[in-house]
Amino acid sequence: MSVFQNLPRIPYEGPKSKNPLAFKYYDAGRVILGKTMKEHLRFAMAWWHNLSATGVDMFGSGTADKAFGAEKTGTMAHARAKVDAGFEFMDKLGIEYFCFHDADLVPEADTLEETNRRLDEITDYITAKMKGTSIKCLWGTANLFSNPRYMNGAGSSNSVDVYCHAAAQIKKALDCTVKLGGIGYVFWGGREGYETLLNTDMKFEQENIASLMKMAVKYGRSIGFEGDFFIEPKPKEPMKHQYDFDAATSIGFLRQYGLDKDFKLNIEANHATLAGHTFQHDLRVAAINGMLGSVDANQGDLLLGWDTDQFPSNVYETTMAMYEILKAGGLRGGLNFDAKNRRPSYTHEDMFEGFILGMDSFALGLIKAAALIEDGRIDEFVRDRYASFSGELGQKIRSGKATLEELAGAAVKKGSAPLPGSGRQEYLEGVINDVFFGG
Ligand code: XUL
Ligand code: CO
Repeated sequence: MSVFQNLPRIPYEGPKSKNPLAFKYYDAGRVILGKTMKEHLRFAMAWWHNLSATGVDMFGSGTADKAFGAEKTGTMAHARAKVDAGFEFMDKLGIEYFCFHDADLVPEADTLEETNRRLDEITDYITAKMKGTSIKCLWGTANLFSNPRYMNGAGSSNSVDVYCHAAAQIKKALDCTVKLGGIGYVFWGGREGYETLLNTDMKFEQENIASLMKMAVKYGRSIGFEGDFFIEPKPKEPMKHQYDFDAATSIGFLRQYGLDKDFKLNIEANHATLAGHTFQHDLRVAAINGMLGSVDANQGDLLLGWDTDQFPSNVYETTMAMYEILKAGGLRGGLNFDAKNRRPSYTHEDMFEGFILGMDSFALGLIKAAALIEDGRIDEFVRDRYASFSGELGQKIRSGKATLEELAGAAVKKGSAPLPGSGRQEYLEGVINDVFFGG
């Protein structure tokens, strides 16, 4: 008897379908700009939200039953039930990747030795499940933020014992990621930041975080991990200030400590908006620096100041995201739904409908982003906007050969600079509406 026996394999039925358990836009085999939707959109399931989170919040206990038939949660029998449920779920939705924290897979034991043994047991079980399917691991990570020992961070902790414990967890999480064939390893600096500068040596903490990352790279490469390490920027929550504030800050950090060859960024939509940026902005910053790695696909609520981790539904946003991703030549990683159902959406059917919403929203975003690129008006406008630099002087500036004296001379000769061309924002926003809704 399977957990989701009352739920079907999700078919593609097209935009006219009213069937809540069917895709309207995600048609895995449909070719867009030379690649199938499945190739463009490497969707992944987040073990923590989908298989573990029950809807607990600050004011109340869980509403969703995620026991998946196990008699008791927090046991190895439950850990295995989650694997069974997860694989059935991914299979029925046509999702080929999953992401995990060590703590999502097994309950933490009293000793590291026993926790590691449990991880060996469950990863054996997952490896066996993966056989004969096309399901793979997108990335793994270590949970270095839930246990009270991490109250002051992991790499940024003031305690050398806590720092070592974090190192041990990272080592094991890397072992598990490699064992499961993961193509990435993520560092989300959950509590790598501060509550008050009054008790914080910021330089000390950042140097320690960098050292931990360097050790992780060295160890990872030594056990044959060839994938990317990712930093996942987030400005705040749970800490008041987190060091990996946004894409630009994280890139500066990686370059400062010589980590930029091994690391890329995992950009999460809701983290970008918490930093006061659009999702598109952080994708652009990562892309133009050659650091666009993977994406945590979700959306926030702009009226709320925290990470609501909602399934993406805003097609304007998914379109602009896919526009950036297509322009960057695609993702090295994939699109992980770091997203959870709202607390009152607590049934198994809601789990399916959350993913259908997210997958359809990104499929529609892909279709519209490709249409924007094929339409060409936006690209053409941006190209023409800088046309004044195609002349002799402009080319000299672009190639770094111009001098300030020379430019000053040219300006004096000209007398006064004419106004630059209009930015035509309203026209361009109209083009987007036209591509979205025009005939
Ligand atoms: C938290 C968050 C994490 C990371 C992995 O905001 O996004 O789930 O994705 O640690
Ligand atoms: Co995330």
